[in-house]
Amino acid sequence: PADPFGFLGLTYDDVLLLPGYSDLAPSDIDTTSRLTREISLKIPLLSAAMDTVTESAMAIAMARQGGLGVLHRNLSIEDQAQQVDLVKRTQTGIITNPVTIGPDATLEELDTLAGQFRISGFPVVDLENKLIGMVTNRDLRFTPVAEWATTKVDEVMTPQPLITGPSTISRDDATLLLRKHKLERLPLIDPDGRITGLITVKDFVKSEQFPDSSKDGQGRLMVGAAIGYFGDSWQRATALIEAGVDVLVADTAHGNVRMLIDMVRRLKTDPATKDVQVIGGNVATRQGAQAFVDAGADAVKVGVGPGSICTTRVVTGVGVPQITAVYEASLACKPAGVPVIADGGLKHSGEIGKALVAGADSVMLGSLFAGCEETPGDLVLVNGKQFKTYRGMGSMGAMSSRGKKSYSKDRYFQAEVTSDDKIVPEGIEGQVAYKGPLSTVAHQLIGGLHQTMFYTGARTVPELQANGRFIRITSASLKESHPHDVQMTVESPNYSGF
Ligand code: RVP
Repeated sequence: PADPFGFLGLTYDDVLLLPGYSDLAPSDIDTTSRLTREISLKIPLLSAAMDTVTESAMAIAMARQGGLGVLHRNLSIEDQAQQVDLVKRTQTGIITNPVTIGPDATLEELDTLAGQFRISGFPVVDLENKLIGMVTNRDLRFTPVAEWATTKVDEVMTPQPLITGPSTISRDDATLLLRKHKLERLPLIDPDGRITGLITVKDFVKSEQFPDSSKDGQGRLMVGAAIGYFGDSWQRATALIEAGVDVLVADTAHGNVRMLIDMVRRLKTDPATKDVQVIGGNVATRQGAQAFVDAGADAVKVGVGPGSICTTRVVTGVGVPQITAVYEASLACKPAGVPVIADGGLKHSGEIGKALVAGADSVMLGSLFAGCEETPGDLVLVNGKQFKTYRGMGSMGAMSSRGKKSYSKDRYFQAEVTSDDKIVPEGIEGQVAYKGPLSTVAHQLIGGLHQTMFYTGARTVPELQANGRFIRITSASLKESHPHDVQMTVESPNYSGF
């Protein structure tokens, strides 16, 4: 090329959005956006597939808010599939595939099952799956723990005749039955008496509380899960699909590699897998995005090096500033109707709108979510302040055998490195301030996006994307943007000072 240094790359702090004429009431604003070719979300936020960010509790919380959690893959295939299962069985009304127990199971087994699935009541079924009773945690209470190993479920369960509903029951009819008989749970059965579903009062109430939640065609919460291309990745993909995953995220730190692109193509052509939505990533150039579009990806994830815990750019010297990367990828994706996900590097809510205007349709967040109550890991107390650990998936901690086996080293091309002292990390381990439940964190982030839309006069995300305009700024302007020349005395819920 004539200019060996190419063009200038820009990132979030290099730009601002221009204000635009606005004639909107807050209720006019709609943040719905496309996640993949076939899925839209009410809020365009994803929680990162990282072992300090997204396991089932976070995925459930994300889907309830209207976003999506992507389960990390630094765990065995069985464990990751079980997490998908946990999300799919959670709430929003009818549990279509309830966990059941046999009459000959012991109370000890019942207790273990209750702990494993975090549920307290089970339909008791015979070998033909016919409902013969209901058993709940309450039934355990009247048997001394010492006798749990020898007492059978059918000795303590409430046997038939039970109040049941037909498989096809409507929400209103179910509510009437629950109310009339003061039931906690209503089992649903087919004409042969086989269990087909379960309704719990708790879930019914919750599904009313979360009107924006991301649901599949059967009313279950949606969930994503990460896979790679190395080793047993295909088995992982099929096990996740079997468990009901809605979105597979096939990604590595550098997604522009033949085997990963082939994986996406295979997933989208094999009859066993082609119906699941597949996101390919991560790329940071137009050509990288085009390769996934050509392979049939349902969305393309963008980000090489912007992550808060990421050292890829300093370790390898490779990366593209995120605003430019998103824009470049969108040049390949937009004409094909393939949504773009901006992954990593967001520090404040204002960057969500910037990412959308640059060409993204949703954003993936790590550090902004890592402090939530629902993320894995305990609270750490430092000098009287509460923190949660947050580490890169390319950090020593996530890739070494320290603690437990690492299943995701291949994300950083280190699958074959067996000895810890040979690992070349591309991430760090750290901590972020504890922020409380995701609902309050998401409220601030989406509240910020609402304001972006108000300031720019955009009613919808497509309007924001079409009409949003950037202005490039200098480091003096960035200084002006942040609080300056005062000593901050009180932290805001959406601004911490760094
Ligand atoms: P951030 O939101 O800035 O904390 O970035 C999160 C993103 O960083 C993840 O979604 C992932 O793409 C990337 N990541 C995760 N681990 C590492 C690493 O160790 N380098 N990077």
